[in-house]
Amino acid sequence: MFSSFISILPLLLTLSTAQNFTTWSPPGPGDVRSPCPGLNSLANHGFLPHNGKAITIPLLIQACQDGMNVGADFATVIGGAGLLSVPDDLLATSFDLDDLDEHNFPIEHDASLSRADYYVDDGDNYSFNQSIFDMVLAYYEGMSETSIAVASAAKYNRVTTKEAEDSKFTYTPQQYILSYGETALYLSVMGDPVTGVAPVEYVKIFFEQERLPYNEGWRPPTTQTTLLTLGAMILQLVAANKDALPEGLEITTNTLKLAFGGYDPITGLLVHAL
Ligand code: HEM
Ligand SMILES: *[C@@H]1O[C@H](CO)[C@@H](O)[C@H](O)[C@H]1NC(C)=O
Ligand SMILES: CC(=O)N[C@H]1CO[C@H](CO)[C@@H](O)[C@@H]1O
Repeated sequence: MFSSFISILPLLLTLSTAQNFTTWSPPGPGDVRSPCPGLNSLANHGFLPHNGKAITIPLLIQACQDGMNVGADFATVIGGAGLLSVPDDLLATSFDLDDLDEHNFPIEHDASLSRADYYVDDGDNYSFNQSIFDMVLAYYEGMSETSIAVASAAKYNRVTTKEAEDSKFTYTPQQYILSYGETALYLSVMGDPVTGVAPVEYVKIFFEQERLPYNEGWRPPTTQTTLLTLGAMILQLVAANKDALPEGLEITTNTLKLAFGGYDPITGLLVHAL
Protein backbone atom coordinates (compact mmCIF):
# COMPACT_ATOMS: atom_id res chain seq x y z
CA MET A 1 0.00 0.00 0.00
CA PHE A 2 2.65 2.45 1.13
CA SER A 3 5.04 1.48 -1.66
CA SER A 4 2.38 1.74 -4.32
CA PHE A 5 1.57 5.21 -3.04
CA ILE A 6 5.24 6.14 -3.39
CA SER A 7 5.28 4.85 -6.94
CA ILE A 8 2.38 7.06 -8.03
CA LEU A 9 3.71 10.13 -6.25
CA PRO A 10 5.66 11.47 -9.24
CA LEU A 11 2.52 11.10 -11.33
CA LEU A 12 0.49 13.06 -8.81
CA LEU A 13 3.08 15.80 -8.79
CA THR A 14 3.04 15.97 -12.57
CA LEU A 15 -0.73 16.16 -12.58
CA SER A 16 -0.85 18.93 -10.05
CA THR A 17 1.56 21.02 -12.11
CA ALA A 18 -0.37 20.32 -15.30
CA GLN A 19 -3.55 21.35 -13.58
CA ASN A 20 -2.32 24.87 -13.32
CA PHE A 21 -1.96 25.02 -17.09
CA THR A 22 -5.33 23.46 -17.81
CA THR A 23 -7.21 25.20 -15.00
CA TRP A 24 -8.20 28.67 -16.08
CA SER A 25 -10.90 31.08 -15.07
CA PRO A 26 -11.34 34.80 -15.74
CA PRO A 27 -11.39 37.29 -12.85
CA GLY A 28 -14.62 37.23 -10.87
CA PRO A 29 -16.20 39.86 -8.61
CA GLY A 30 -13.59 41.34 -6.26
CA ASP A 31 -10.65 39.99 -8.28
CA VAL A 32 -8.19 42.59 -9.59
CA ARG A 33 -6.03 42.55 -12.71
CA SER A 34 -3.26 44.68 -14.25
CA PRO A 35 -2.23 46.15 -17.59
CA CYS A 36 0.06 43.11 -17.99
CA PRO A 37 -1.20 40.12 -19.98
CA GLY A 38 1.58 38.00 -18.43
CA LEU A 39 0.60 38.60 -14.81
CA ASN A 40 -3.10 38.41 -15.63
CA SER A 41 -2.62 35.02 -17.33
CA LEU A 42 -0.66 33.75 -14.33
CA ALA A 43 -3.49 34.83 -12.01
CA ASN A 44 -6.18 33.36 -14.26
CA HIS A 45 -4.38 29.99 -14.07
CA GLY A 46 -3.74 30.19 -10.34
CA PHE A 47 0.07 30.48 -10.52
CA LEU A 48 -0.56 33.81 -8.82
CA PRO A 49 -3.46 34.24 -6.39
CA HIS A 50 -6.62 34.28 -8.48
CA ASN A 51 -7.84 37.41 -6.71
CA GLY A 52 -4.70 39.23 -7.90
CA LYS A 53 -3.85 40.43 -4.39
CA ALA A 54 -0.96 40.29 -1.93
CA ILE A 55 1.72 39.34 -4.45
CA THR A 56 5.17 39.08 -2.85
CA ILE A 57 8.47 38.83 -4.71
CA PRO A 58 9.04 35.14 -3.83
CA LEU A 59 5.54 34.31 -5.07
CA LEU A 60 6.15 36.28 -8.25
CA ILE A 61 9.48 34.55 -8.92
CA GLN A 62 7.88 31.12 -8.50
CA ALA A 63 4.92 31.96 -10.72
CA CYS A 64 7.03 33.42 -13.56
CA GLN A 65 9.30 30.38 -13.37
CA ASP A 66 6.57 27.71 -13.22
CA GLY A 67 4.18 29.38 -15.61
CA MET A 68 6.44 30.60 -18.42
CA ASN A 69 10.05 29.78 -17.57
CA VAL A 70 10.85 33.45 -16.97
CA GLY A 71 13.91 33.87 -14.75
CA ALA A 72 14.22 35.20 -11.22
CA ASP A 73 16.52 38.03 -12.39
CA PHE A 74 13.72 39.62 -14.42
CA ALA A 75 10.96 38.83 -11.90
CA THR A 76 12.99 40.34 -9.06
CA VAL A 77 13.72 43.70 -10.65
CA ILE A 78 10.28 44.26 -12.13
CA GLY A 79 8.70 42.97 -8.94
CA GLY A 80 10.61 45.71 -7.11
CA ALA A 81 8.94 48.26 -9.37
CA GLY A 82 5.63 46.58 -8.60
CA LEU A 83 6.23 47.22 -4.89
CA LEU A 84 7.04 50.87 -5.65
CA SER A 85 3.63 51.24 -7.24
CA VAL A 86 1.81 50.48 -3.97
CA PRO A 87 0.19 53.77 -2.92
CA ASP A 88 1.39 55.48 0.25
CA ASP A 89 3.65 52.66 1.37
CA LEU A 90 7.34 52.90 0.61
CA LEU A 91 8.05 49.74 2.58
CA ALA A 92 5.44 47.54 0.95
CA THR A 93 6.35 43.84 0.70
CA SER A 94 3.44 42.88 -1.52
CA PHE A 95 1.33 44.52 -4.21
CA ASP A 96 -2.06 43.96 -5.82
CA LEU A 97 -2.30 43.70 -9.59
CA ASP A 98 -4.38 46.86 -9.82
CA ASP A 99 -1.59 48.84 -8.10
CA LEU A 100 0.20 48.62 -11.46
CA ASP A 101 -2.27 50.88 -13.29
CA GLU A 102 -0.75 54.18 -12.28
CA HIS A 103 0.38 56.24 -15.27
CA ASN A 104 4.15 56.33 -15.81
CA PHE A 105 4.91 55.25 -12.26
CA PRO A 106 6.95 53.34 -12.49
CA ILE A 107 6.23 50.87 -15.28
CA GLU A 108 2.95 51.84 -16.92
CA HIS A 109 3.54 53.70 -20.21
CA ASP A 110 1.89 54.94 -23.40
CA ALA A 111 1.72 53.24 -26.79
CA SER A 112 1.03 49.81 -25.37
CA LEU A 113 0.38 46.97 -27.77
CA SER A 114 -3.03 46.21 -26.35
CA ARG A 115 -4.01 48.99 -23.97
CA ALA A 116 -5.32 52.52 -24.47
CA ASP A 117 -3.34 55.57 -23.40
CA TYR A 118 -4.52 57.62 -20.48
CA TYR A 119 -4.76 61.07 -21.98
CA VAL A 120 -6.26 60.31 -25.35
CA ASP A 121 -8.62 57.60 -24.32
CA ASP A 122 -9.72 59.22 -21.12
CA GLY A 123 -10.50 56.26 -18.99
CA ASP A 124 -9.62 52.63 -19.21
CA ASN A 125 -5.88 52.45 -19.68
CA TYR A 126 -5.34 48.98 -18.32
CA SER A 127 -7.89 46.55 -19.69
CA PHE A 128 -7.29 44.70 -22.92
CA ASN A 129 -8.49 46.76 -25.90
CA GLN A 130 -9.22 44.74 -29.06
CA SER A 131 -9.15 47.66 -31.49
CA ILE A 132 -5.66 48.62 -30.34
CA PHE A 133 -4.36 45.07 -30.40
CA ASP A 134 -5.82 44.67 -33.91
CA MET A 135 -3.29 47.29 -35.07
CA VAL A 136 -0.55 44.90 -33.98
CA LEU A 137 -2.28 41.83 -35.40
CA ALA A 138 -2.65 43.57 -38.77
CA TYR A 139 1.10 43.25 -39.17
CA TYR A 140 0.82 39.47 -38.82
CA GLU A 141 -1.92 39.20 -41.45
CA GLY A 142 -1.47 35.97 -43.38
CA MET A 143 1.39 34.81 -41.17
CA SER A 144 1.25 31.83 -38.82
CA GLU A 145 4.43 32.74 -36.92
CA THR A 146 5.91 35.91 -35.48
CA SER A 147 9.32 37.27 -36.43
CA ILE A 148 11.62 39.90 -34.97
CA ALA A 149 11.23 42.09 -38.06
CA VAL A 150 7.42 42.09 -38.05
CA ALA A 151 7.15 42.45 -34.28
CA SER A 152 9.51 45.41 -34.49
CA ALA A 153 7.48 47.11 -37.22
CA ALA A 154 4.22 46.54 -35.31
CA LYS A 155 5.72 47.99 -32.15
CA TYR A 156 7.14 51.05 -33.91
CA ASN A 157 3.79 51.69 -35.53
CA ARG A 158 2.19 51.97 -32.08
CA VAL A 159 4.75 54.65 -31.23
CA THR A 160 4.34 56.73 -34.39
CA THR A 161 0.54 56.46 -34.22
CA LYS A 162 0.40 57.62 -30.62
CA GLU A 163 2.94 60.37 -31.21
CA ALA A 164 0.67 61.81 -33.90
CA GLU A 165 -2.52 61.53 -31.82
CA ASP A 166 -1.49 62.29 -28.29
CA SER A 167 0.01 65.69 -27.46
CA LYS A 168 0.98 64.43 -24.01
CA PHE A 169 2.65 61.31 -25.35
CA THR A 170 5.70 60.43 -23.26
CA TYR A 171 8.45 58.16 -24.48
CA THR A 172 11.48 58.40 -22.24
CA PRO A 173 14.57 56.15 -22.41
CA GLN A 174 13.02 54.09 -19.63
CA GLN A 175 9.80 53.62 -21.56
CA TYR A 176 11.78 52.82 -24.68
CA ILE A 177 13.39 49.86 -22.89
CA LEU A 178 10.18 48.79 -21.15
CA SER A 179 8.11 48.77 -24.29
CA TYR A 180 10.69 46.94 -26.41
CA GLY A 181 11.12 44.59 -23.46
CA GLU A 182 7.41 43.79 -23.54
CA THR A 183 7.51 42.94 -27.24
CA ALA A 184 10.53 40.74 -26.48
CA LEU A 185 8.55 39.13 -23.64
CA TYR A 186 5.59 38.00 -25.71
CA LEU A 187 7.87 36.66 -28.46
CA SER A 188 9.92 34.84 -25.81
CA VAL A 189 7.22 33.26 -23.68
CA MET A 190 4.83 32.34 -26.48
CA GLY A 191 7.69 31.18 -28.68
CA ASP A 192 11.43 31.24 -28.30
CA PRO A 193 13.58 33.60 -26.19
CA VAL A 194 16.37 33.41 -28.76
CA THR A 195 14.68 33.48 -32.18
CA GLY A 196 11.48 35.35 -31.28
CA VAL A 197 9.45 32.95 -33.39
CA ALA A 198 6.04 32.19 -31.82
CA PRO A 199 2.79 30.89 -33.32
CA VAL A 200 0.54 33.92 -33.93
CA GLU A 201 -2.39 31.85 -32.60
CA TYR A 202 -0.65 31.56 -29.20
CA VAL A 203 0.08 35.28 -29.10
CA LYS A 204 -3.59 36.03 -29.79
CA ILE A 205 -4.78 33.73 -26.98
CA PHE A 206 -2.23 35.20 -24.58
CA PHE A 207 -3.35 38.80 -25.17
CA GLU A 208 -7.04 38.35 -25.97
CA GLN A 209 -7.95 35.74 -23.35
CA GLU A 210 -5.06 36.16 -20.92
CA ARG A 211 -4.63 32.44 -21.03
CA LEU A 212 -1.65 30.14 -21.58
CA PRO A 213 -2.49 28.18 -24.73
CA TYR A 214 -1.63 24.82 -23.18
CA ASN A 215 -4.67 23.06 -24.69
CA GLU A 216 -3.60 24.28 -28.13
CA GLY A 217 -0.13 22.71 -27.73
CA TRP A 218 1.91 25.50 -26.15
CA ARG A 219 4.43 24.50 -23.47
CA PRO A 220 6.73 26.77 -21.43
CA PRO A 221 9.85 27.37 -23.55
CA THR A 222 12.75 25.12 -22.57
CA THR A 223 15.14 28.09 -22.83
CA GLN A 224 14.68 30.44 -19.92
CA THR A 225 13.80 34.09 -20.55
CA THR A 226 16.31 36.22 -18.60
CA LEU A 227 17.58 39.80 -18.63
CA LEU A 228 20.33 38.54 -20.94
CA THR A 229 17.96 37.01 -23.52
CA LEU A 230 15.65 40.02 -23.28
CA GLY A 231 18.53 42.44 -23.85
CA ALA A 232 19.73 40.51 -26.88
CA MET A 233 16.24 40.45 -28.35
CA ILE A 234 15.63 44.16 -27.68
CA LEU A 235 18.81 44.91 -29.64
CA GLN A 236 17.53 42.90 -32.58
CA LEU A 237 14.10 44.58 -32.42
CA VAL A 238 15.69 48.03 -32.32
CA ALA A 239 17.98 47.22 -35.23
CA ALA A 240 14.98 46.18 -37.33
CA ASN A 241 13.19 49.55 -37.44
CA LYS A 242 13.82 53.32 -37.52
CA ASP A 243 12.98 54.03 -33.87
CA ALA A 244 16.32 55.57 -32.96
CA LEU A 245 17.90 54.60 -29.66
CA PRO A 246 17.63 57.65 -27.35
CA GLU A 247 20.87 59.62 -27.09
CA GLY A 248 23.14 58.15 -24.43
CA LEU A 249 21.13 54.97 -23.96
CA GLU A 250 22.81 51.61 -24.10
CA ILE A 251 21.00 48.31 -24.01
CA THR A 252 22.79 46.23 -21.40
CA THR A 253 21.72 43.92 -18.61
CA ASN A 254 22.34 46.80 -16.25
CA THR A 255 20.21 49.34 -18.13
CA LEU A 256 17.45 46.72 -18.34
CA LYS A 257 17.67 46.23 -14.59
CA LEU A 258 17.29 49.95 -14.05
CA ALA A 259 14.44 50.42 -16.51
CA PHE A 260 12.43 47.40 -15.37
CA GLY A 261 13.10 48.38 -11.77
CA GLY A 262 11.46 51.78 -12.22
CA TYR A 263 14.63 53.84 -12.70
CA ASP A 264 15.87 56.04 -15.52
CA PRO A 265 18.36 53.81 -17.37
CA ILE A 266 20.66 56.75 -18.16
CA THR A 267 20.70 58.70 -14.90
CA GLY A 268 19.91 55.80 -12.58
CA LEU A 269 17.37 58.00 -10.78
CA LEU A 270 14.01 56.75 -9.57
CA VAL A 271 11.36 57.83 -12.06
CA HIS A 272 8.54 59.87 -10.51
CA ALA A 273 9.83 59.89 -6.97
CA LEU A 274 6.56 60.58 -5.11
C1 HEM B 1 6.01 36.10 -17.10
C2 HEM B 1 6.38 37.32 -17.00
C3 HEM B 1 5.80 38.46 -17.79
C4 HEM B 1 5.42 38.54 -19.10
C5 HEM B 1 5.48 37.45 -20.15
C6 HEM B 1 4.93 39.89 -19.34
C7 HEM B 1 4.48 40.38 -20.56
C8 HEM B 1 4.03 41.66 -20.78
C9 HEM B 1 3.65 42.19 -22.07
C10 HEM B 1 3.68 41.43 -23.38
C11 HEM B 1 3.24 43.46 -21.89
C12 HEM B 1 2.80 44.46 -22.95
C13 HEM B 1 1.32 44.70 -22.96
C14 HEM B 1 0.94 45.75 -23.96
O1 HEM B 1 1.79 46.50 -24.46
O2 HEM B 1 -0.26 45.85 -24.26
C15 HEM B 1 3.37 43.75 -20.47
C16 HEM B 1 3.01 44.93 -19.88
C17 HEM B 1 3.15 45.19 -18.54
N1 HEM B 1 3.73 44.38 -17.60
FE1 HEM B 1 4.27 42.46 -17.86
N2 HEM B 1 5.02 40.59 -18.18
C18 HEM B 1 5.54 39.76 -17.21
C19 HEM B 1 5.79 40.08 -15.91
C20 HEM B 1 5.52 41.29 -15.33
C21 HEM B 1 5.80 41.62 -13.95
C22 HEM B 1 6.48 40.68 -12.97
C23 HEM B 1 5.32 42.89 -13.75
C24 HEM B 1 5.32 43.76 -12.51
C25 HEM B 1 5.39 43.32 -11.30
C26 HEM B 1 4.76 43.35 -15.00
C27 HEM B 1 4.16 44.57 -15.20
C28 HEM B 1 3.69 45.03 -16.40
C29 HEM B 1 3.04 46.32 -16.56
C30 HEM B 1 2.77 47.36 -15.48
C31 HEM B 1 2.72 46.41 -17.91
C32 HEM B 1 1.99 47.57 -18.60
C33 HEM B 1 2.88 48.50 -19.26
C34 HEM B 1 2.03 49.40 -20.12
O3 HEM B 1 1.68 49.01 -21.23
O4 HEM B 1 1.74 50.51 -19.70
N3 HEM B 1 4.90 42.36 -15.92
N4 HEM B 1 3.86 42.64 -19.83
C1 LIG C 1 -10.19 51.10 -27.17
O1 LIG C 1 -9.34 52.04 -27.72
C2 LIG C 1 -9.96 52.86 -28.69
C3 LIG C 1 -8.88 53.65 -29.42
O2 LIG C 1 -8.05 54.33 -28.54
C4 LIG C 1 -10.99 53.73 -27.96
O3 LIG C 1 -11.61 54.63 -28.87
C5 LIG C 1 -12.01 52.80 -27.36
O4 LIG C 1 -12.92 53.54 -26.59
C6 LIG C 1 -11.35 51.75 -26.48
N1 LIG C 1 -12.32 50.74 -26.15
C7 LIG C 1 -12.56 50.40 -24.90
C8 LIG C 1 -13.56 49.30 -24.73
O5 LIG C 1 -12.02 50.91 -23.93
C1 LIG D 1 -4.92 23.93 -9.23
C2 LIG D 1 -3.50 23.76 -8.78
O1 LIG D 1 -2.93 22.70 -8.91
N1 LIG D 1 -2.93 24.83 -8.28
C3 LIG D 1 -1.56 24.83 -7.85
C4 LIG D 1 -0.72 25.69 -8.73
O2 LIG D 1 0.57 25.89 -8.24
C5 LIG D 1 0.63 26.45 -6.95
C6 LIG D 1 2.08 26.70 -6.57
O3 LIG D 1 2.94 26.52 -7.61
C7 LIG D 1 -0.07 25.55 -5.97
O4 LIG D 1 -0.05 26.13 -4.69
C8 LIG D 1 -1.50 25.34 -6.42
O5 LIG D 1 -2.13 24.45 -5.57
